[in-house]
Amino acid sequence: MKEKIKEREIIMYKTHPCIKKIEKPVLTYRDSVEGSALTFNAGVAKWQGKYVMLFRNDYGDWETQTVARKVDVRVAFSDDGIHWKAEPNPILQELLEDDDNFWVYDPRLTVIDDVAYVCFALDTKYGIRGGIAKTTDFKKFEVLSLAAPDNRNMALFPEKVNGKYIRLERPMPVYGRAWLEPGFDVWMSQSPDLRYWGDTTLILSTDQVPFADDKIGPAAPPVKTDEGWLTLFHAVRFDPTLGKNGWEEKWQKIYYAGIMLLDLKDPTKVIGIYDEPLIVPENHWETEVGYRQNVIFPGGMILEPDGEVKIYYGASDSFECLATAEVKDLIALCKA
Ligand code: M1P
Repeated sequence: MKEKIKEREIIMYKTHPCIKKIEKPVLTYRDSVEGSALTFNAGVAKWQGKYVMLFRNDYGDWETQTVARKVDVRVAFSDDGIHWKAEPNPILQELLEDDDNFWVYDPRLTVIDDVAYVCFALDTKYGIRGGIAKTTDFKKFEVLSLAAPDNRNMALFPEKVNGKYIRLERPMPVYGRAWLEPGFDVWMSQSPDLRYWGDTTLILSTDQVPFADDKIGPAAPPVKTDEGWLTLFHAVRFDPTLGKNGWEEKWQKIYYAGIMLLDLKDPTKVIGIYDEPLIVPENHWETEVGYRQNVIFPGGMILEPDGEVKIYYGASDSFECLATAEVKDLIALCKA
């Protein structure tokens, strides 16, 4: 099957014209702590009249292109969603008091009734666990749930639906699907209290996404619109023509942002999906520099009162970038 994937035509997609990318990253290692090399894959939300970002910080050295295998999650605040100031201390460090846990990363942020919920990935001795923690001050966090390995890329809906909390998630079945690529799909689970999760349902599989042949994963927490839950995902294509494409010897994957609409009353139903990538790696920050080039990893989406949608995405596993679009255009794409 690997051979079959390699034989597939590599289509040169373009970012949809309704998307306007802000020219430069909104956050780089220079905005973080000393010793930072990469700042990316952020979750972003509005909270108490400000924008708040939780971002992944990988230590190393940008100049010599080295990573230190030391990672943490940090907080930044902004008045306009564009200019950010990072706080001095990392968060969620209490998770690392357990020696079985190595590091926490890739946060997604959801605010419900002024309480902020962070979905995160936790690498442990026993595999990768997806977790949810809550905070009211971005200093102290209470961990509410940790899934069994391997599962990550969780994103929590901004309100209960039919009386239940809902999350998207991406289990990684390496035994059951090892022989059957493409693999790794987007699932949904429900909970009465954010601790106990069940009623798990498949939402979107990799083979339903024409521009993915490796895996897909949930992205930012969905945004509620009159037409449905506007939902981003990331989609990964294997490109054998790529070689050294970043700091590692070889990096042969391309990550796109995709977009779909889930039914308002029954979000297990995909009611529309755009059949091409919404955001494609194209500019300098996305394709020419950085640890793993050609990666678009959208972890934050905000719907402004005037209909503008802000999409925050990690670029090249190195920077945090921002693109905007009109909500009506994004809905139209999903429904076309
Ligand atoms: O290096 C690209 C991405 O690889 C992983 O993504 P996924 O969860 O889809 O496998 C993650 O390690 C992510 O942080 C990273 O950006």
